[in-house]
Amino acid sequence: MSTLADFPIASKWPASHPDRIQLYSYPTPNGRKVGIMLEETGLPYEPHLVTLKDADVKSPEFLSLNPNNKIPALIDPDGPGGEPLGIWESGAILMYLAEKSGQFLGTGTQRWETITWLQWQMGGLGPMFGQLGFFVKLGGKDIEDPRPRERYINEAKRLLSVLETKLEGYEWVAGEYSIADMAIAPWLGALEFYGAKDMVGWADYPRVNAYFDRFMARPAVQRGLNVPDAG
Ligand SMILES: N[C@@H](CCC(=O)N[C@@H](CS)C(=O)NCC(=O)O)C(=O)O
Repeated sequence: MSTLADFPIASKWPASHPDRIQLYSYPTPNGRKVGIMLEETGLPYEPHLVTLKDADVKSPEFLSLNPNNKIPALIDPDGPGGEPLGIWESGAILMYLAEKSGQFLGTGTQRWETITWLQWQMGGLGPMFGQLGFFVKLGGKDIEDPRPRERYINEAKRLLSVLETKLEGYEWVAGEYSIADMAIAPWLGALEFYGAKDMVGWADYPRVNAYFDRFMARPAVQRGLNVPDAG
């Protein structure tokens, strides 16, 4: 039987409340998904700030939990069968917390609709918006060749159109408010940080605009956005 103390990450980021879910994260779109989910469910948790610097995400302690050197990652000391569970990849974490809490995943058809849109975010919206950010705001912004920038602007527009169409008659992407919304909406918020809203024609997607505002108006979302507190 293992305990939290058996996880090397707990020596670099010690737990004050070892009985609570331990979150290792930073408030980026991928990190925020999990902070928001923890706030929405009310599950007790302890956040640890892991920066994106190599000294944190590439430290042996962090890699021992997530060999992919990316936040978010989490340990539930009370995982399946009462054993501690280490888990990473934000989509997997959202599904785990949804199953554990019995919230925001649904059952039957609703469950699969939620998983479908969650995977759409994980495989499409997140990676494509991330590349867009790289080429318009971050390391790739000075590259003269316009093709990478155009490629990701066009792909972002395409994805926003898909979401705009889906939201016709829907308040939330899978019908009920779900982990799919908690995955998608933080990435919509990244467009502001990238200074890319005009580039992708944000105003041309009124249902997406209203959806994002609806999401941001939730008190748990507001609390979860800065988890862990990065100051
Ligand atoms: N597919 C992963 C992506 C996570 C991810 O890209 N995390 C970024 C911050 S948003 C990160 O930790 N980057 C640090 C690095 O790549 O060194 C997930 O959804 O959890």
